[in-house]
Amino acid sequence: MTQQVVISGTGLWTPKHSITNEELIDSYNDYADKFNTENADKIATGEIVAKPHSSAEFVEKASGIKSRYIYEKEGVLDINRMRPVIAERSDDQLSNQAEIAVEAARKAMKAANKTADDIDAVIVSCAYLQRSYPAIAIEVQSELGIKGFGFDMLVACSAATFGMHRAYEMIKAETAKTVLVINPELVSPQINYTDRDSHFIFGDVATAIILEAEETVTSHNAYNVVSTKAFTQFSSNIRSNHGYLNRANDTDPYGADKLFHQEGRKVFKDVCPLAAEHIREHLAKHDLTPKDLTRWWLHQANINMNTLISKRLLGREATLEEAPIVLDRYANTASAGSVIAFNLYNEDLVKGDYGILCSFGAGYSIGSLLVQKR
Ligand code: CO8
Repeated sequence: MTQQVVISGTGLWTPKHSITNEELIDSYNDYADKFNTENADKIATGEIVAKPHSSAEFVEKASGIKSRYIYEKEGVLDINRMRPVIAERSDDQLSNQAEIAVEAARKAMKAANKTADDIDAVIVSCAYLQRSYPAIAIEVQSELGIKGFGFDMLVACSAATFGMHRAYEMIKAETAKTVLVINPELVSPQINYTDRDSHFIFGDVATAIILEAEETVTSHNAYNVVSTKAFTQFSSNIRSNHGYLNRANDTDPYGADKLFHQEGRKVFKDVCPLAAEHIREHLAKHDLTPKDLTRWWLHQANINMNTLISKRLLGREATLEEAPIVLDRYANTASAGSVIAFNLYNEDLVKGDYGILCSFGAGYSIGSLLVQKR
């Protein structure tokens, strides 16, 4: 018997600190002034280029972002540091990513009416892992008292959807009945706050999702997963070269190319049509069209990308009710954006309504789940 797979609960952990565009840009502009003063001679000879100011108007217009949450604010706005201060923890303390993963997981378990005994597997899937081993998922499993097994996955922007795909397949294959998927997106340490093009893009968050076989569902707010669809196509237009080989490379492990960097315009141009076509094809498999969707929980990288994608598919802009936006206050949270949107905007759908979760970005990677309210 093939199991009907159900999303029966989600959890959202939001950091208590936030940074508005105005705060971030004031700090960046002070940093740029200091840089230009300190390098006046080299700038005068043309050896290096002066750093222009960033602007809150540009950021809001180009991205839709007004503010972002941050795990640790200290240090980020300090123009002599431009990165968060996060104290190293000892091996017997809960690691930072496990801590925020557990916060989101507990909320998802509560929403799905699950205890640790009900869960067979834990997948931690996100854009960065704070270490290679032991897996953060196994640490989370231990902290929550879950038996069974856990593993980590990295798929950048599509880590959350691809993680849910693995859970879906495990439940279908009956190797697990209930799976906890967690996306602890602690991305701020990888942001280059001295880079005008990207300093405003990202925020920290953690999301969690419970997927389970239909027979054990007790949650009143649940969605059948109708099907999943994944796509990848290699591109270096979004890239971080930070990794374990840096030590042997004898290069600066924190140089600009080791942090997040992108060709934003190219990403926009490449990814929007790919994502729109992906959604159209996914729906067509079920004889559905974009007009049949009640809600679109889209990736939250840039409001203009979401507008363009919905326009291509609907022939008009989706309303905020149809395709909710959370990036205005959360910014781009790597893979977690579509899950935040789902968490905040799914309770009003009625039985039989269709919706789609879809991520798109680094890799390139695109992942979708077509769901139907139970
Ligand atoms: N302030 C003022 N002006 C600026 C700024 C700024 N901060 N930055 C650029 N400008 C100027 C430029 O100098 C340029 O001026 P000119 O025309 O005179 O040369 C002008 O504004 C236009 O610049 P751009 O072409 O760069 O600006 P765009 O309109 O293309 O907008 C965006 C830039 C917002 C980056 C846009 O291209 C975009 O969002 N593209 C899509 C990007 C995207 O989706 N990226 C995915 C990110 S990856 C991901 O989601 C997860 C990765 C893993 C997580 C990593 C966590 C750290």
